[in-house]
Amino acid sequence: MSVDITLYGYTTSPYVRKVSCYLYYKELPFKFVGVSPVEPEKTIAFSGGTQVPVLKIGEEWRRDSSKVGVWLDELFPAKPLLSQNDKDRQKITAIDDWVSDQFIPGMIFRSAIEAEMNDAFKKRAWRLADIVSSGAKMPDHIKEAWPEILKNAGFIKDLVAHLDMNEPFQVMQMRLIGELAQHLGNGPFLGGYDAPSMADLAVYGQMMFMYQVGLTDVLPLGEHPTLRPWLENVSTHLPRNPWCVDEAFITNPWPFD
Ligand SMILES: N[C@@H](CCC(=O)N[C@@H](CS)C(=O)NCC(=O)O)C(=O)O
Repeated sequence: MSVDITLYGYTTSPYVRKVSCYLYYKELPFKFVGVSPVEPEKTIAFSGGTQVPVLKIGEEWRRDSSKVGVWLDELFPAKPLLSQNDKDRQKITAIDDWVSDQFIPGMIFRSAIEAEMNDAFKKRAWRLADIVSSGAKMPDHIKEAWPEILKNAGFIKDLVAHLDMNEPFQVMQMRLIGELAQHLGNGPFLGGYDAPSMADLAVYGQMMFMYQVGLTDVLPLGEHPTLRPWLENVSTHLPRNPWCVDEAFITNPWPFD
């Protein structure tokens, strides 16, 4: 089946990265259309909302990264993101839900809320603004204000609202990494499967992006005895830059050479 596939979003969104990894993993050619978070209606008015990612295939579209994964498997069953078998499907879905509801908010969005408004935070925020703007140009005054915008974004507050903020941030991060290692078990992929699923790609998209575009100096999980080899394993199923950003943004060396 040859049909136009378009991913709408900004690649600084963890959920958009999930979907770009799904598409690359399944080797489905697609076009990326950058969405401006301040003027989403310019590109995704057809969806009737402001949330990304939105994936359009032919004339149909879906929102929500996990639902998009299910839809992709229905249309393009090769290299499944989920299993055909009910029990395995439930297990993969449960891990993917944990990634979307716990791991991503806890590891990524909570850092925007907790971080001090210092030079390091501002530098990271401005880098994120540059990446967003490379996909859908934002005015300079908006880019300049990105640190404050991130700190006050209602959708980020909503994404962390269900987390237990009484658990200190670092304790939460260590717990989430421990839970990820438990999901991996003896591997080679999450849940103990022989091939990557949507759950693996969902986490990979977070750790690798942050490092590759220079938001962190070292690869998160890069010292972990089982999670580092797992990241390397997942990387062999994807191109080195599945992030829908120009190569110029990839500033850190490939970590697995
Ligand atoms: N559950 C959704 C979450 C998507 C989401 O929260 N997207 C954020 C960007 S990270 C967004 O579009 N926020 C702006 C808005 O909702 O208007 C998914 O998995 O796709």
